[in-house]
Amino acid sequence: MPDALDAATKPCRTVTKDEVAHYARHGWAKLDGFVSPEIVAKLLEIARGRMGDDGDSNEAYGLNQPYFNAEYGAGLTIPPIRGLIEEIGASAKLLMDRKSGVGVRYFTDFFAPKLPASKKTKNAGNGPTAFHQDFITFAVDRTGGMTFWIALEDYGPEFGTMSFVSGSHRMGVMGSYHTYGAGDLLDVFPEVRALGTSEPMRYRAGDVTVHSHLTAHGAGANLMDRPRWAYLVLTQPADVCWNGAPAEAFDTTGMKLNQRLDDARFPQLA
Ligand SMILES: O=C(O)CCC(=O)C(=O)O
Repeated sequence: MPDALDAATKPCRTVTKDEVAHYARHGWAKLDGFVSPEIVAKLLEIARGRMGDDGDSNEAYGLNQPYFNAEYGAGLTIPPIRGLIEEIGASAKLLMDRKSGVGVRYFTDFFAPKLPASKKTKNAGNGPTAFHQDFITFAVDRTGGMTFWIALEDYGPEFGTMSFVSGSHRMGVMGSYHTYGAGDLLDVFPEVRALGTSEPMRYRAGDVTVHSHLTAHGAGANLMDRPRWAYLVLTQPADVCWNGAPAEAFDTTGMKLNQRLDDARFPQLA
């Protein structure tokens, strides 16, 4: 069982050996009771303050896609949340497990409420999450990146929680979700569908799933009448470089092809 959290001092616990082994084998892991209740409450307060109780009152963030509405977290500028991100970096290093000892850097963080399918929304974000990989959208040159998806309340499949394709992280790069038309990765790569999808996750507030950016994942629509609040922290290997492609997740102005992500915007965490 995971160590009990010392909520007064620790924003989150560290991944266990079993969780590291699960991640290596399946490409994702569920981290029960990972984030302290105090930090979860703070994150939810920040999210609602910026996005409204409906999760849809922020300015459009540019992508307007069905999976979720989004708002940049800027967690590095908020001391208790920076503490969480730094601890996440330590766990990401254990999960990534680069034998050369290469560390981990911050990539981005954002709030991602999936909005109720039954309501008309301003910023989209109220559909299902088509099965996809993240890797190709990040315009980076190497594997090792991962997403910590933090549930800010208790959610089951009725809220549109994620399922993962175990082992898909070993199947290579399978294109951008922008190219699948009305279908998804599982339609374009039936051999990945054949691996089988996990059950949709059931989270208590503070539970986390972490998935490799090569792992196929998707989710149903949110069938409830309120947002499914999540806070996402993304990490990359410390030696990651920009691959020169237009980047959805960061501003490449002034950057050169094959340039390492800089320490100012993407500080090394572990
Ligand atoms: O929250 C969701 O439904 C999808 C999240 C996702 O695609 C991701 O974390 O990479």
